[in-house]
Amino acid sequence: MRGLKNKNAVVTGGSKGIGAAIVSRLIEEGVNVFSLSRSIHDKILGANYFKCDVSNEDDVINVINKISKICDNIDILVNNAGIEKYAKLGDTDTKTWQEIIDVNMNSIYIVSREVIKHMKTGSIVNISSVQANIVTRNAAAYVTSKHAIIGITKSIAVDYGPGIRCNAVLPGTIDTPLVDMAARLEVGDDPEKISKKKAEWGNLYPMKRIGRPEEVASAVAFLASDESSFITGSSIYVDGGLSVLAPVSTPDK
Ligand code: BMA
Repeated sequence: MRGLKNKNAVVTGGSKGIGAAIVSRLIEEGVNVFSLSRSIHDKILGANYFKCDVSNEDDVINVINKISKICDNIDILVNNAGIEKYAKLGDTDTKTWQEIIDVNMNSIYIVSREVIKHMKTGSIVNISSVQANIVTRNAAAYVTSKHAIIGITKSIAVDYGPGIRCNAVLPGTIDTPLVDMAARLEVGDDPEKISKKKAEWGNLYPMKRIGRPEEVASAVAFLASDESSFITGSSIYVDGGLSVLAPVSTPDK
């Protein structure tokens, strides 16, 4: 894609799931990638890894300082780190609420604030969710954080244009450790039951399957590249059509 080669990118939550796919795809495009995560799992060849809890301000300031000494301009920031825990608002304790809001939402404020100091021009991509629109039950804090990401995205777009563009990607159910965990909570540890559960979810989608991390990474690469040069403040759904399907039946005649 145009305008990616030799650019510098920071990706949060880059060690697994959607984040790992984003790191791989950007490396394929010739980007110099700095991957931030709390724990470092399987390293992707060519990425630079930094241990960083993105919800911890001091950690973020330290790591972004280090990165800014290695590269002139941070051209791309992908705010991808996220966690999900399941409970209605009334059953969520303050600590859990705070943790989810800190990791999913406040981290975007902290990381963007620090990166923008070293981003004269560039593109910021925030990973929200289809749940910024349609929402599942028992996910109050998560849903709240994913809605807020749309607001942060728009604010950055209007405050930092024309030099910096900022957009959101809204994935549906994607085959990641996070979704495996959700399936496990419903059906237990049996891998066959987990696959069946994921296929069942997939069946609810117009595309008749759940998504692959690489399919989200494509949208991210597009928004990070010059191919999207007039797109800012915008949201791209990568949700297999889930958000446009009304859950009522109609006669098939
Ligand atoms: C995501 C996660 C997934 C879920 C999907 C669709 O943000 O919450 O666990 O399957 O939304 O609701």
